[in-house]
Amino acid sequence: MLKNVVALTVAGSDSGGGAGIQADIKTFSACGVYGASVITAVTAQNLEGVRAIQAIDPQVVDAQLRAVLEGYPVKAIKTGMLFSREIIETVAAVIKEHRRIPVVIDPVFAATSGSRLIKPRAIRILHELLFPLAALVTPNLPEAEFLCQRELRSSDDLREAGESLFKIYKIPFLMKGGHLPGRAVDLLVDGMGVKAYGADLVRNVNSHGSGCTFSAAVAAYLARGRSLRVAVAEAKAFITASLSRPHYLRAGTRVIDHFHRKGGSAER
Ligand code: PXL
Repeated sequence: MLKNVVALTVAGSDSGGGAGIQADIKTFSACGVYGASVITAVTAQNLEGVRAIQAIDPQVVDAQLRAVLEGYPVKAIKTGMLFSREIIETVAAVIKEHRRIPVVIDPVFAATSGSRLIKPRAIRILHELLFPLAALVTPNLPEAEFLCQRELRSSDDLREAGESLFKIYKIPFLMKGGHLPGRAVDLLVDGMGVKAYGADLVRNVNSHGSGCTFSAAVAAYLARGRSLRVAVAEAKAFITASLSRPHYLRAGTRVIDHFHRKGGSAER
């Protein structure tokens, strides 16, 4: 672990441990960086769904952010579930004071189970206040459809959507194609053009937390000084391996294993 390389996640807690803050911290550790966390909301959930959400007071979010940024050598930030307009405003204001730290934004709208993780009216604030501060935004297919307000049915659609989002916001977008039929091909659209990152789709694994894990891995590799293109390639390899060497939770349920590199779960 590179102890002086700290990555920070600003996200919600997932009591199930597979997504949110818990996924991010495990991913940071597995990718060799020291993980710090700012909690924006506490969710009560398991793989079936979200039962309750308690947002953290924005003043306490502000205090957590300042405590971490003033006390630790943070080299990259990742944001996940931000939940409310007030929390987004708080996070944007503090991050703005640290413009040299790259920020990966996972525009979390809903859990895989379908539950909303952001208030509908807060989404616009996320675009307006946080996107301009991003080194990368990582929408999945439903999030990309929402961002460009049209249905996306193919990899070509995803590329066009990425190009139009890049034109609007002038920041790199990683358009994740895991919800499209066929191989899981993600497209990085930045000022240098479009770069594809492909992997075979992994079946029979519950994908809960895969988006969180991917964006946290990108942040970890950026913290370690990789270029954006290399960080995305290494993060893609990490999430693919987390899915293809899963953790056996119980009969019939496999979940992603953030520690697949250390041997993972005993039963294989
Ligand atoms: O993957 C999106 C996500 C983000 N944050 C929290 C979550 C989830 C998905 O369940 O629980 C806290």
